[in-house]
Amino acid sequence: MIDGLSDKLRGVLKDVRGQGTMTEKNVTDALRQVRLALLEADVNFAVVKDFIAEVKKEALGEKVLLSVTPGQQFTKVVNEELTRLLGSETSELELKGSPAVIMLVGLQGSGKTTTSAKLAARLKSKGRSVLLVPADLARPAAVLQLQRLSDAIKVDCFDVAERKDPFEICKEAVRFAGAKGYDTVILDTAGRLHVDETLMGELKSIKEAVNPVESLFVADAMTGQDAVSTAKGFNEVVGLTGVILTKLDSDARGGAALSMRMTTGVPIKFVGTGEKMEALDVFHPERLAGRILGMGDVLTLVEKAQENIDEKEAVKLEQKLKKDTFTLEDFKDHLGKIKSMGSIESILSMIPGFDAAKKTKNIDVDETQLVRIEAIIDSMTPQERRNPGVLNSKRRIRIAKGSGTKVQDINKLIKQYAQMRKMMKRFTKSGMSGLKNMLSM
Ligand SMILES: Nc1nc2c(ncn2[C@@H]2O[C@H](COP(=O)(O)OP(=O)(O)OP(=O)(O)O)[C@@H](O)[C@H]2O)c(=O)[nH]1
Ligand SMILES: [Mg+2]
Repeated sequence: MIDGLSDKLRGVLKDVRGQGTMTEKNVTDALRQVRLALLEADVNFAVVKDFIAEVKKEALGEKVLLSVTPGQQFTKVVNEELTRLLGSETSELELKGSPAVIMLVGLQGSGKTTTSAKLAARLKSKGRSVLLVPADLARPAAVLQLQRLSDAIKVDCFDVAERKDPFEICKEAVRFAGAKGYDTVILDTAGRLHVDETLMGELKSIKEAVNPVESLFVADAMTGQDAVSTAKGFNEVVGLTGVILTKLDSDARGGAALSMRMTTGVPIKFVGTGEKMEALDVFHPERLAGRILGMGDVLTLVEKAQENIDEKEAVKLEQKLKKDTFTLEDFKDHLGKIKSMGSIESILSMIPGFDAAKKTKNIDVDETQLVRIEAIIDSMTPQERRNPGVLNSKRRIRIAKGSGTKVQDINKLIKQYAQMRKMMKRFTKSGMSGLKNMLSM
């Protein structure tokens, strides 16, 4: 996502940093390019204007022009202003009330149903008891879709039975949740192709009846500026407390993400980055700014790792590494955990410099490789997994046959495993600085 914008801005900043001194003229030149890049990314015109004015004011001050490292200072200013544009601070979800009611609204196909379930899974993992409510009766399959998702994530879904009216359903569901001890209710409302009066009326009356603590607008980031104007429309009538931007994994240009906060005044709370239930991230303005400017997003990466690898397992892993008993079985297990963090590519792109390296070095991320690795390890005997040293060529041929791969694949895997062991050993020895080394490799 927002690759185009990121490429361009990084290019401009690199040029600026390459210049020893800075003058009013090269600041103006650089800003002209920044402005173009933002407009091309479909960022709202007024937002761009304000942004450029702020950066210019800062950049032409003494701190930048007279500093020893004007290029770095300029980058810092752009980063700070970009962060401000995105909302400065992380906006937490409000969960007051018993039950706390969260209402999701938005246009058709924006991702409301998927996001309702993702949010439910997330809150469940934080120990909350969630009731999902299908308040979309406009489309026959809508209720079924939410039921399926709630089955998959093992969250209860309100039984709408014979009820025909979304307003009644929501009221009834919140009452039911209160009586049954659920602490959170998520309402998945119906979407429309356009903002229309019937829908707005329906949403308004639901809101008044159940008094949600959060009314979140679900916006498809792909629709850029349109998403922003629709959000404004919803905000005026329904009143929003936040925005969830979906499909940031797609080739969205970034216009929605960068204009939403300033034009609507409503914070972005989460971003959707895929179709899977785990693909919902808390929105951190400073981290997205860092990613756009090629500074990477190591914090999100570390958090994802923490969510997927629990403390006990981490300790066990560390002991294994220390005692040098980290086997191929563990290796497979470990890869499985990494896989559950998202696609390999999405994980790697959080590492500073990866996106740039990918382009210049033509790195091709092969997601099927993990499947192959699993197949290979599955075809080994327990002894081989514990001690790959015994893998002579005869055994390698047998494993290749068994796993439908080539002997080269086996050789490669053994090499990778050895490398990983070495790398991890270094990490357990040196702690944080080891992690840095790993990430910079
Ligand atoms: N790639 C990607 N796809 C998403 C994301 N969020 C939702 N989708 C997909 O977008 C499509 C529409 O999602 P829904 O959740 O059904 O959207 P909705 O807003 O409930 O749609 P209606 O109920 O018809 O108004 C589905 O195919 C989802 O899998 C996301 O963050 N990334
Ligand atoms: Mg839906």
